[in-house]
Amino acid sequence: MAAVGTWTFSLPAVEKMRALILEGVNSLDCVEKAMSDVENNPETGPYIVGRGGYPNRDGIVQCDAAIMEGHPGRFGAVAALAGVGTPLAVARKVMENSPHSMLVGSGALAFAREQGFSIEDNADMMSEKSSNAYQMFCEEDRSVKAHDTLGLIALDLHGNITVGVSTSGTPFKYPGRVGDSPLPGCGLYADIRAGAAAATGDGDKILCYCPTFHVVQLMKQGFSPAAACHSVIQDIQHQAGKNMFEFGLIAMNMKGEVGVASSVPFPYVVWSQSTNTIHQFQQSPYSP
Ligand code: SD4
Repeated sequence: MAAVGTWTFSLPAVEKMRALILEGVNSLDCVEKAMSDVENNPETGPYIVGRGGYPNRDGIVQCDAAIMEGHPGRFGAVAALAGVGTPLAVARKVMENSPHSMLVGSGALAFAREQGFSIEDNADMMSEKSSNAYQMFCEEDRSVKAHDTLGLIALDLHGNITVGVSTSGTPFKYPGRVGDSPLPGCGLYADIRAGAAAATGDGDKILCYCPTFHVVQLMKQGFSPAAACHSVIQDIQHQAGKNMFEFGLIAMNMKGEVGVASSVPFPYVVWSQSTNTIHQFQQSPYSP
């Protein structure tokens, strides 16, 4: 049993996953509950997640989120969804209560309403900080350089693994822009025969490389999570060369072993049942 999250702001989410996993809760519920708390908290919005996240260039907060279980066909996603404080929960409903795997924009919004989510005014999705930043963007064309995504992986007591990701995407993006996060194989991937992986960073670039699918395939071939992550970032760096972008990768195999790689200093948080401690680590940037 184990749990891992991207960036230091995942600490409360990893703590929550630990508590739920030890209660015997399945990994799907663990990831959804832990994610919802962070998504809905305006304080963590500046990390490019959920409520309080930076809006698009029209001033609207539009979120991408996805969830994937290790069992085949268990995937759901939403993209460019406005007005919902817990987009990952909507992604789960797409997986469980619709014949589809991904819904976007106004379609995702209508589905969320149909599923009983309360749709909020955009003003309620904004925080003072995100409103001020948007003001600066409008008046001085001053953008915010940030590419965080909350990625969480949980391996439960029953041997099931789930990965989830959630983000409000690039600050002041074009309306309708979709990043790597909700795309299977790009922002996240899981296969019960091998493990799961999640990505964070510049999604407009990340989605060109399908890195999480690649990591999971390498783990299936017997690579450790660390070796798989290393190999994938090496391959991407080789292709991108001097145009390398901000990119972080977390992975976990079915033994609960964790691997990480990144192109920037990348903090992450891990709980493992074997030591029963939660640790924050900092991954150094990959250098070719
Ligand atoms: C995305 N990887 O949408 C996510 C998060 C991000 O700037 O911050 N982008 O690209």
